[in-house]
Amino acid sequence: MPEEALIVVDMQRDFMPGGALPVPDGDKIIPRCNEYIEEFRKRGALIVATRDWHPPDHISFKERGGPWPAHCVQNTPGAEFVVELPADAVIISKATEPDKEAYSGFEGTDLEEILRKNGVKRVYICGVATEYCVKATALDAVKHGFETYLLSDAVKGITPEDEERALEEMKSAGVRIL
Ligand code: VGL
Ligand code: ZN
Repeated sequence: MPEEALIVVDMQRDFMPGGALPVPDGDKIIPRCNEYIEEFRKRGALIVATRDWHPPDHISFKERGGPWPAHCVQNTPGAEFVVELPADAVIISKATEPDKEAYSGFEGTDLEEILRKNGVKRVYICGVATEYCVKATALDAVKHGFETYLLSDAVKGITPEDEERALEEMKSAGVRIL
């Protein structure tokens, strides 16, 4: 049993510069994420990649009064991963229901069950955006009792102020910032 999992959060084309909802410099962490994927794979960790996977009429889109431009629509190029994942990586699709927002990779998915089934005790998290899906996923991981580490050189936020605040919030909740 692996005991450890790497959770790569939402490293998708639409969150990169040039995409529909870009995280500034989001592409700068791609190489670091790829290195972590390789390193964790070598040490036998379970590799998990979450993806934002919205139906075309998702409630979080501006057209429906939500905060965001349409992004990461299921089966479109914008929803594709920009990191290199091993063939046996576990893909977790989230925010797939038209009327429900879900920032956390645990929300409305099988992630917790999959981690438990694999004997995972510790999770390491990287990806985007620090103050949205990364934060929500890390806080939920703590809540579910996993020892939770944030790989801070492989996350990126939308604004530096919000990212800083998110890091503090995660730290207070018991996330260990590496
Ligand atoms: C995200 C905004 C909207 C994220 C997803 O992955 O952090 N942010 N949908
Ligand atoms: Zn989204």
